[in-house]
Amino acid sequence: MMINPQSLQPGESGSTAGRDLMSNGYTILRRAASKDIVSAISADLAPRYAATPFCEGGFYGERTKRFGRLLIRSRKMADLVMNPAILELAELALGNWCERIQLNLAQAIELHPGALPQFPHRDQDMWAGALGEVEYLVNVMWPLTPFTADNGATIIWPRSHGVEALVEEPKEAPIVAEAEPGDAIVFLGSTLHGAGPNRSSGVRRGIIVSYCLGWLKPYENQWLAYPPEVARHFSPELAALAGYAQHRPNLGNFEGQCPSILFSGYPEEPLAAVDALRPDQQALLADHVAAQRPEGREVAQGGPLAA
Ligand SMILES: O=C(O)CCC(=O)C(=O)O
Ligand SMILES: [Fe+2]
Repeated sequence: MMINPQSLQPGESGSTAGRDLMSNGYTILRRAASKDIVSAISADLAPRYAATPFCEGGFYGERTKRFGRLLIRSRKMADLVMNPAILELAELALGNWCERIQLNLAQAIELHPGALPQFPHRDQDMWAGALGEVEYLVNVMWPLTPFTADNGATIIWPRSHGVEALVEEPKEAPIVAEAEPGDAIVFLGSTLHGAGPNRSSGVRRGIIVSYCLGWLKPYENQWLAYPPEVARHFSPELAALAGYAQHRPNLGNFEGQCPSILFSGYPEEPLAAVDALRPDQQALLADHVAAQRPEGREVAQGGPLAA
């Protein structure tokens, strides 16, 4: 999945959803996935929800359960992670800053009755990069139960993204992202948000899938969540998203090669390290290497090979 470095500028984005995301910091894609897919995932995750203990700590929330590694817990999860409309939005928001995006996390979350409103935050604050210039992450919340104001639907501060991340107090009142299973609540890593309070008598279940710049350390350690013997069964595109591709130049290699070589087992013999460079770097390097070679030096010195 290569990204066009000339990714669209905010405001020039093709789709309405793209324009919404870049100008408001969030968008809600109604019926982005079929109810069948979402209910199959919900059924696959039910035993894990039941078995998972409550989180500890004020950020995760003590009336909240979370667990990750969703691609091993339901076959249908790949459909949500690879949803084309979502990938288009992620590439739109992040494509200016990396040559490929990666999966940041795939996490199930369950708010129980009595869950407090979550601390309003920006997910990008995981990383200590420059603020206000770069978008690091696109977050997608997929409700598994209806999300209502009563049961803790995600609260989002519109237009609190981008340079507004440098401003202490949000300028506008928040919205409650009420949504149904099949809808996708999409927001940027720079957008202020948090889970709402669950004042109802039922649980609020959802799945968070987020994508980040391909050169960042992801929240969920993808190589441990999906080791080679697991990821070898993914489609090549999904495997690349989960870290089995190099971010050129050479980032995330295994013994100087693409980590997907491990899909056929750990190599017994030493491997050659192979350059994985961007075309612009490849071109610069070609000149440098040519000038170092004896025949290249002759060219440079006006020797016999000179025209
Ligand atoms: O559960 C939610 O609605 C939001 C959760 C969230 O923002 C987070 O855990 O980072
Ligand atoms: Fe968050």
